[in-house]
Amino acid sequence: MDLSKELMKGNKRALAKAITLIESELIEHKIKAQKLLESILPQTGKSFRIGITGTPGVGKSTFIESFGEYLTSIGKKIAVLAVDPSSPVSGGSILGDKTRMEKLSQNENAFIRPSPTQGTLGGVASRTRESILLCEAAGMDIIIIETVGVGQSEYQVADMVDFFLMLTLPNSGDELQGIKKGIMELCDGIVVNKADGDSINMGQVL
Ligand SMILES: Nc1nc2c(ncn2[C@@H]2O[C@H](COP(=O)(O)OP(=O)(O)O)[C@@H](O)[C@H]2O)c(=O)[nH]1
Ligand SMILES: [Mg+2]
Repeated sequence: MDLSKELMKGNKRALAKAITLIESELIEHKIKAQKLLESILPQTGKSFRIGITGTPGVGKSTFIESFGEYLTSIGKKIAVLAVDPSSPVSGGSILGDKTRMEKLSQNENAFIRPSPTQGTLGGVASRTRESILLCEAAGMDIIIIETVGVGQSEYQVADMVDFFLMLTLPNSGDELQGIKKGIMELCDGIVVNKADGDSINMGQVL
């Protein structure tokens, strides 16, 4: 198939293939990927990009799944990309299982791409930037990028998006005032998540 043509028609399979191509380390693939990016470039830059950060378990994936269902219900086409620096020790994913977003992934107007889990963070970030362009060329209206508070990933993602959102927990006042201060300065918005159950009155810490 003509990858560039199919991609620009909004074919999700072509989009997935194109992202795999740009993630490849093979020289032959890198050349093809460069050509593909050049051909789609005029079709890029039209989406609204949202970055979502927060410590593991805060509920990012769950939030994205509900928000994504809402966005598609009002006629938007969405893509979800994950930037997961992975644990250099275990090689395991920090963003966790829910990155799969099972319900949303069955939605015709949603495209979900789990993260590239290999390579240096700089490499992951540049591939994310290129993946965003590919999603835009495929006609995605809103692109959501999930990341986690490790190393430089938040700064890099904040730099790529139109709106940077942090999810936090109702009882994490210390965290907000302390270690996350630098990150807070990057944020356009903060959502106090899980303000339910026993935490219902703890939201007042803010
Ligand atoms: N009580 C409560 N639990 C939630 C909420 N959102 C997510 N969770 C749960 O928190 C856990 C971590 O959620 P997940 O979306 O994987 O977090 P992530 O690591 O930030 O992506 C899961 O067991 C979710 O079911 C919420 O609004 N309220
Ligand atoms: Mg997650």
